[in-house]
Amino acid sequence: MAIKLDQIILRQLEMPLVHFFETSFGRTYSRKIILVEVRAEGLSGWGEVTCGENPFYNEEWTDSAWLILRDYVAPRLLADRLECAAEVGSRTAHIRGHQMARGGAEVAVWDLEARMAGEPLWKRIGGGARREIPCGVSIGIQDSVDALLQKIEAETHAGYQRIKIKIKPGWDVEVIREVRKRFPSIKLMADANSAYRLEDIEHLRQLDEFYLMMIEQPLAHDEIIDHARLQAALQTPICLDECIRTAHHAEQAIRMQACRILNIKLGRVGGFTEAKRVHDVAQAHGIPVWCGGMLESGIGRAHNVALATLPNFVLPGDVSASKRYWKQDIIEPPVEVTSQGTIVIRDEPGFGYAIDHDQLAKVTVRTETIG
Ligand code: OSB
Ligand code: MG
Repeated sequence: MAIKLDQIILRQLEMPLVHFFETSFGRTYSRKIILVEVRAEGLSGWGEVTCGENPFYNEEWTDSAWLILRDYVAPRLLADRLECAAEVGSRTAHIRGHQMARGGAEVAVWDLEARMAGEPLWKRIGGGARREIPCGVSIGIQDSVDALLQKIEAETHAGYQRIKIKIKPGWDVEVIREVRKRFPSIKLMADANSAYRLEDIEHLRQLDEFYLMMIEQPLAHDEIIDHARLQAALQTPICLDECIRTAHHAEQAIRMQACRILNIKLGRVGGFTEAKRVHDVAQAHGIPVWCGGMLESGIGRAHNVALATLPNFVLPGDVSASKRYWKQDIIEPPVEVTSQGTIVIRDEPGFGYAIDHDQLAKVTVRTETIG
């Protein structure tokens, strides 16, 4: 479906989190989120840039993404008509890296294309393998083990199907031991966000005792080979997150047996087209995937829900209810989770929720229109 974009509008939001979120690379109290609105034929498509406030998860951050979008992505997308949303990737492929900035625009064009076709986004991307997606939660590093146990209690009580906890040196083996003592049968996993090195192999082997579903990204953000060596030494499956930015990386990691599971994040791989390719590579090799999260507003969250309807998203992901993050989300209704720990997909065109424009205006701190 040919698309001639008229305008691209960038907005930066400031949204305080209900509870701080701490990973091995730092603590976040408030999110600086960029939204990309793309306009054509009187319709708007919306996308979210999922980078952090600092270049600590990967090299991108809010200010870098703003400049990449304003000076490199938007001019290229406005210059000529696009044959389809899937063409955004090749149109911006001259930009090295910066998948999250490029991905924010890519998913916006997919949303627009779905609206132009009058279809839900999940259908447009070829999803719809399930009507409800299975949900887990990601629980950050807490000030005390007691605080962590209380959070796990509340989330399992709410119905979430699996619990992920963040770990780092000094907050790992003994913490997980306490969690397992109290919750011997929950589906449990740990995410290290690259906090360890191959020299920590003996330390990490202690985690095998706790029958975790997986350990996510223990080693460096750009190190597939060391993960293969670690995986050979562990019983616990490794799941890669940071390392996988393209389908080619997925192919390499799987062939090297660096992981047995993949986390797919839309932003990290640059949008739906590459996310589907990663999904397909994993599926062809019998590697299950799940949808990761980046503390998204409702818009990014709704895109994640659409992605998680592709057939190989068989494991519970990190996509959970809006209220775990925001006092008030920018979509209506907010993303809600059933008592079975699922999100029911919606059949409205595009990402399926309405934008709460009053709330959006309240949290917008910067706007720029290109074209
Ligand atoms: O590694 O999955 C991660 C949040 C920020 C940066 C990296 C990660 C995360 C999460 C949160 O785990 C997932 C979510 O609840 O959105
Ligand atoms: Mg992760």
